[in-house]
Amino acid sequence: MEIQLWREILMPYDVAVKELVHKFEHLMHEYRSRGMYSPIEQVCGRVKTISSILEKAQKKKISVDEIEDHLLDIAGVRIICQFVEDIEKVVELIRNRTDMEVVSEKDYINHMKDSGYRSYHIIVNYKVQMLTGEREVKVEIQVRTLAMNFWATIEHSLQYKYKKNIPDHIKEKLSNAAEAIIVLDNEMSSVRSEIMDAQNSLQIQSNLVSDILNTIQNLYRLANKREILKIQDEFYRIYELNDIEKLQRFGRELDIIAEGYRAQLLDPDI
Ligand code: 0O2
Repeated sequence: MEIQLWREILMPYDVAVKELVHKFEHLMHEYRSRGMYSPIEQVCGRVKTISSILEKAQKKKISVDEIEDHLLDIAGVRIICQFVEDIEKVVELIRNRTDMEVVSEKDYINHMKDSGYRSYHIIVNYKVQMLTGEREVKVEIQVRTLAMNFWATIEHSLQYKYKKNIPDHIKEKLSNAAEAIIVLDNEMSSVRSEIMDAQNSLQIQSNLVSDILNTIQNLYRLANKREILKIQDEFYRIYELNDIEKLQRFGRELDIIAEGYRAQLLDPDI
């Protein structure tokens, strides 16, 4: 097949990856901006290279014409979670979406591969709008923890280095490492609620500070400079106390002050 034709074939897959990465990242930001814990920690995606597509097709004895129907991971999106428990949440999130349709699922979390690989795979049908009209493509979504991703990344590089014939002594080390990853993920799960609490308060504080700074910035258009400097000094004083409740109270009072200025602007007789 001509290279130019490949480019055309892969274009909708590229659009699908870009859109899905953006959508999942948006979900992550939405959780955080609402001061909630996000089960999604990182998102990335890629379209398989032509050489990798051809290599896989050859290995699976798929003819070039059948590639799009039988190679399900031409478009791949990877969602990384902090904890094993988050994986199920993300899978549920995907199952409930109306902009993609789940075609199949593979649970390598509870059914680890012989290599030691663990991850949850979902194949979805996803529609993209191209110049030529609507196209539906298959996308493989891999969901795994940070620790599982660490293992898979290292093992993938070794597979590449040894051309998929990893020597036995290295395989054994990888297998031991895979067991250690299970222990690590379980240990992390046992302190999950503490870690989530800590991260939530950090997020709440960060959202609060950002709201307060926005309000102070908007006040520059409404209040006189001396008044704003007083408010700013008070903000720094409270911020240094490291007391979230005091900061919340300050934020509420500031909102009332800002509201007063806005009302005055609308009705100068007040
Ligand atoms: P790359 O370079 O990551 O794209 P099948 O369902 O058996 O017909 P397939 O597609 O091999 O065929 O399914 P599977 O097992 O779900 O694997 C798809 C992808 O999962 C792989 O794509 C890898 O990304 C990842 N994967 C599966 N097994 C392993 C493993 O043992 N180690 C690592 N590191 N990753 C794995 P590719 O095309 O093999 O590779």
